[in-house]
Amino acid sequence: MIVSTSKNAGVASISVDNPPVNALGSAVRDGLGHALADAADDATVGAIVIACRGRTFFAGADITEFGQPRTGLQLPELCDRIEACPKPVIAAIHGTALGGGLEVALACHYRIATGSAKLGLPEVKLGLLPGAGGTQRLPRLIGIAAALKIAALGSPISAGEALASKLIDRLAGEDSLIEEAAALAREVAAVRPLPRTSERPVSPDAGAVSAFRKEHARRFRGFEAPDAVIRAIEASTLPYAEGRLIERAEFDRLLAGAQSGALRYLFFAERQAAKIDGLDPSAKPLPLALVGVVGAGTMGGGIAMNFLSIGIPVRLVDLNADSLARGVAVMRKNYEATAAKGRLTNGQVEAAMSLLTPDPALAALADCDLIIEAVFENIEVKRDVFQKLDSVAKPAAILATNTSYLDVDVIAQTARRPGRVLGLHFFSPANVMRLLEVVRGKATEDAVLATAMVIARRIGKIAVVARVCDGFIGNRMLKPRQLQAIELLMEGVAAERVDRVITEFGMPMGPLQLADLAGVDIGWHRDPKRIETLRDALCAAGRWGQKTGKGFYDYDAARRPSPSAEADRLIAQFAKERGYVPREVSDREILERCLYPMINEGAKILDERVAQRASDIDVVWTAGYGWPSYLGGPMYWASQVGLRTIVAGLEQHAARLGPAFSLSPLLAQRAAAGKGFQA
Ligand code: 3H9
Repeated sequence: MIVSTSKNAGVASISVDNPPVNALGSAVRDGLGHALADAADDATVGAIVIACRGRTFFAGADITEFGQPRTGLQLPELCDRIEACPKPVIAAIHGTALGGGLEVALACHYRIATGSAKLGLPEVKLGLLPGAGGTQRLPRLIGIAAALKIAALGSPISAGEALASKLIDRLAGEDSLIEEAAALAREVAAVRPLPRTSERPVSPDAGAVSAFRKEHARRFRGFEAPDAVIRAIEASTLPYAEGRLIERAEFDRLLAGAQSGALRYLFFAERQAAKIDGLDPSAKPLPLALVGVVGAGTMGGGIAMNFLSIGIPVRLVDLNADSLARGVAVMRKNYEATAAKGRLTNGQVEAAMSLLTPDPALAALADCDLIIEAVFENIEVKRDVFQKLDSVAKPAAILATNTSYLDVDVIAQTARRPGRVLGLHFFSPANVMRLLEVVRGKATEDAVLATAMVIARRIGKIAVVARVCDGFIGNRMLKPRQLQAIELLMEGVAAERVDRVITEFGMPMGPLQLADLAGVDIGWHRDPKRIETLRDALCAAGRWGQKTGKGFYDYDAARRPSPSAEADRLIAQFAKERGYVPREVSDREILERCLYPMINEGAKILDERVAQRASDIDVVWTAGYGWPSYLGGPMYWASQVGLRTIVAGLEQHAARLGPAFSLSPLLAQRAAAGKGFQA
């Protein structure tokens, strides 16, 4: 029974059990509709409680139903029936009341929640808006400014905050929600008129709306849903029925749009990425009580913060005492900056820092369950560190390298426990970026992989499994794009034009801005007389990127870029020496030449099984490289554009894609069959 009712002393308790998250699919909606009608008709019932079994209150509409023909009782109508019920209806909330789940609660006359519950309207993250009255009822309860934060940013609030803003009426004990909800039901059974949210007034707040738009303009760039949410919330000042019509029209428009399709695809892609095909189901994650990090640079410090922030003690080792002290100071500064923004309390900062033990000797790592190496990106340096780690670490410890492109198998060979070695590729800043590439070596044991996935989840990362290859998934695909960007410069295209085309597409920065940020000198041979590539020419002139104040651009003291006459001259001179003649290049060609080779590389990655599935590649690029999530990731985007178009573009530009370019057989085959990358 998905929906069941028990009646006791005048209270009908409707209980929903639809694992895993009590999504409001058609069976749930129909069941609720019937149970509600039955309770309303039953003269022995004075009040009704709606609660859920399992780990959570309704987590929203069933996302898998979107795009399918609508069947049964629809959620907006169910919410209206709840609110119109002549007997008080109480929502008893635990876990997460999200999206349609919160809309059901808003339609109830009273709301009671456990202290650990969270309430939110995350539809905007799926490219949608709350379509069952949420944009109209929420501002009526808590005001326009507070409603905007919840619905247009999509971040849930705690039960405590919900109580303070009068979104809920009462807090309940963690183990006594049902009893306390029933007690509240009895208490209010005879109270009339019923508090119907849709009947409450709402005051216009144009100032709050325009301030909100301004504050979040950057975050909302390119996304359609936030603006629709804001407009729907503004419409809550109209008579309720009119506002509802606007909400519904916006919901239907977004649901049919490309952005929501892409974002819903990514929702499931992110969850799918956590699953490793063929993993031995009996492989149990290993315990993790103490973590070691080697290298107190930006990366090592950021990695350590992930664990400290969730209460796991970290031993941070750097053989250079100055670097160690500097690293610890930077971590503290980062925590304090977060506290200054109000996102941590001073107590939390101190609690995290108190779990950190800096030490200049590797021997300090002897008891660690997991040791992550984040030293200089050089295979010999890493091998040396691994050999030493292997001798100090306890036999069961997992040894991880944070390399971004080196061969994890070669590093693993230096240890006597290659099965316990893997790559954990964090992205900078490691305490902020959501992506973690988990690199599976030839010998990595299933239990070690399973542990990595659990750890990733605990520290709030989205993990994607990759097999060993140069650059794994993300950096391997980045390479052909960066090469094309340089090639375009040689053909006479200005750096700022290449970057503009890519940022207009939706990426947060262009290829040359990225090169300057990462360091033009990464991997440079350091011989200023040996000039074989454009990069060599720039590096020889000290143009190493932001860190030297000049790269493809010139930078001022605040690191603001401006076009560089010197870089342009160096580029033109180098190109001339290599026989390039400047040519006219359209924006479209810039886009195709930067992006299509990435898709080609992605197809090879898929073909070689470096990535388990196309959607994993999309997760890497959206979570780690700023690919706009409303375009679903490179492989999804390419499938929407049409693989035939991609192949035709690659063939058209083949002569300029360099001698190393070859068309991926998988891409060619899928294109010929008229298919996309999705199975
Ligand atoms: C909406 O409500 C629209 C309405 O306003 C208007 C309608 C007219 N549907 O995330 P997890 C699956 S839009 C279907 O790993 P957690 C998920 O795919 C909705 N399936 O668990 C996964 O499946 P699998 C607004 C769903 O504990 C499994 O459940 N609501 C849904 O880390 C476990 O999920 C949202 O956007 C769903 N709604 O986190 C909330 N939700 O095992 C979306 C989950 O096969 N959900 N699944 O991989 C969440 O944010 C998280 O799932 C939640 C639990 C926080 C609830």
